[in-house]
Amino acid sequence: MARSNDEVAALLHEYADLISITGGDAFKARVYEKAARAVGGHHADVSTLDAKGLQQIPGVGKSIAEKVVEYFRSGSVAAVEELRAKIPSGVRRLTAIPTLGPKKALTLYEELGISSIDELVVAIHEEKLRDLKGFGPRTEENILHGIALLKSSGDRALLDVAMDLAEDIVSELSRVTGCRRCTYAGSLRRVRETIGDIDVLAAANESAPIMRAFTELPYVTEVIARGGTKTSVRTTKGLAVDLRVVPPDSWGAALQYFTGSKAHNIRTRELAVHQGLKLSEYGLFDVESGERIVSETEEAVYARLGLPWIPPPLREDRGEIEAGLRGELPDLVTEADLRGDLHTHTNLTDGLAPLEEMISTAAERGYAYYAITDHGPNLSMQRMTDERMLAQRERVQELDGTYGTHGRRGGMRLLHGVELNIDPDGQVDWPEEFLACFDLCVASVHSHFNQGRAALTRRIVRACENPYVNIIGHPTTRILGKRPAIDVDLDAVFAACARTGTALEINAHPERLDLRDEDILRARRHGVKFAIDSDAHSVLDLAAMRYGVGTAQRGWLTKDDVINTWPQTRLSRFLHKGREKRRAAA
Ligand code: DGT
Ligand code: CA
Ligand code: CA
Ligand code: ZN
Repeated sequence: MARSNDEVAALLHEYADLISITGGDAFKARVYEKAARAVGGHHADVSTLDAKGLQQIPGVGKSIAEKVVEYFRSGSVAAVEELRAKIPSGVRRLTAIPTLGPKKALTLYEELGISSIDELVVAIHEEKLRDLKGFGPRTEENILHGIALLKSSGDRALLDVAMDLAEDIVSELSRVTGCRRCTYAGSLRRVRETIGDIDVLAAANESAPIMRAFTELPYVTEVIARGGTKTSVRTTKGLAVDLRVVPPDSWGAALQYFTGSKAHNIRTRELAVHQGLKLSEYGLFDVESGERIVSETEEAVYARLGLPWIPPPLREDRGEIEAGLRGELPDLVTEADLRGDLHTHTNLTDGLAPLEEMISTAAERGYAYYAITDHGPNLSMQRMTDERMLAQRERVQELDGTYGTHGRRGGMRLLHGVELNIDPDGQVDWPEEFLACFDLCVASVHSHFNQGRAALTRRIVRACENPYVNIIGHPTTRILGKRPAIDVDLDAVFAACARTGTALEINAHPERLDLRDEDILRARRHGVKFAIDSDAHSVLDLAAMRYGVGTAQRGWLTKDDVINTWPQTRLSRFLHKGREKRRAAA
């Protein structure tokens, strides 16, 4: 995409922010916001267009087009400069904090003269915000949470953005003559939830042709460093990429080294030292003789250290070295193990695709079963009614088994489910008689995120105790870089899940990845079962499963821990949640 489009998009975006911050017309701000997105996604370079051409872009009117022309003619826009002059840039920086809107940012500036995140933190600790209108102890807490979130996400990219880019780079470089091997390493190979930079590794006797091809990729905007073994670039998406080219016989050692993590590598180097060896990106060497012992494959390097090959998602020094030495690494769940998807939407609620399209795409993925779980009526913007739900069920029953799935006998089985809304008290959309007729119920929190820890914990535990709730969807409701996880006693939730036979979702959407790896590790110790779900709202979303599987692997999960790897008979038993038993006992 043309750089000038990004520049103009950023400028319009800033203008919209400035309008909001200065208390301007909210409608006007939205218009500029919309135009910014349209320009950012426009297929042609906007610097080549005149005012008339610009107005062909949806959402770009006469006044916006004139500003764009002015920008390319003079390098700046008077209207933007005027508002910039009114507001220190620190106030804009404040609005980057998730949970802090422009209105509050302006109040902070006008009332307390706060114009940077650091000043804001000080003011919160001095309890200066409490006296402001619209602020309270809860707001302070939320702001601090937002700041922590902002700092932790920093400039890190979402997994799917990094993966798409990395796969394209690997396929381009693999085509260069002399390139023997090429793959991505680093945090991406370990499937961390966000990616700082992409690390690509190639094996070749001569590095120059690969380095050249790399810097000439169309989306490379800047070469940060160029050398014989390492070249670093920045791309249009703002993401940095490191490329290392190593001799083919160092491949295994280099891949091990650049996959990391740093913590894992420290442990493998220690193991080497204890055996009189030295481990580097070039190989495993005998310290005394200096002789290289192994380097060609990762397996050989690990074997010489007394370890089995360790799957990259485990390489975080979270016990994988000890488990490996004991020969007790988990047999991790893989994408091929998945037999179905248990949380998906259609255009009956907020999905984009009709039922039939979702089902046929799911069948192409080779699933044995597939659940449709549109939203219940309590999320009122979804306009669900009993009649609509029952009509969908009828259609689902007609289509059940009619989509053949390759590699499996018989057609794909359809489950008719629902995504219920867990209300502030822990109640869900329908009475039990109605819920009893679904094949499965996912239940999730969609609002009232700030109830406080005790209330939120009670709320989710109560949902688990509902005999018809099978899966808690996106359990912490976080959106990476945008919304923090709710403050809930996860151990109490995990215990409730294990006790009631309720699965926790590992939502595979790259913005969610919820539960996250560390929480999965903890939940597993409680004996909780999991469902890896796409929560697809379009046919493309169905493919996000790979990120859910990677996250599950980082949580050390095996096939047995994940209910949607099970044969349908075992899954059905689980979905029944021992209801009769509990009824009889009651
Ligand atoms: P990121 O980029 O922040 O998402 O995380 P990583 O793990 O990809 O980190 P990065 O890109 O700095 O380095 C990639 C791998 O290379 C890292 O996981 C381990 C290895 N590595 C890089 N620098 C060092 C170092 O100074 N010491 C050691 N032991 N390993 C390093
Ligand atoms: Ca990296
Ligand atoms: Ca790197
Ligand atoms: Zn959903």
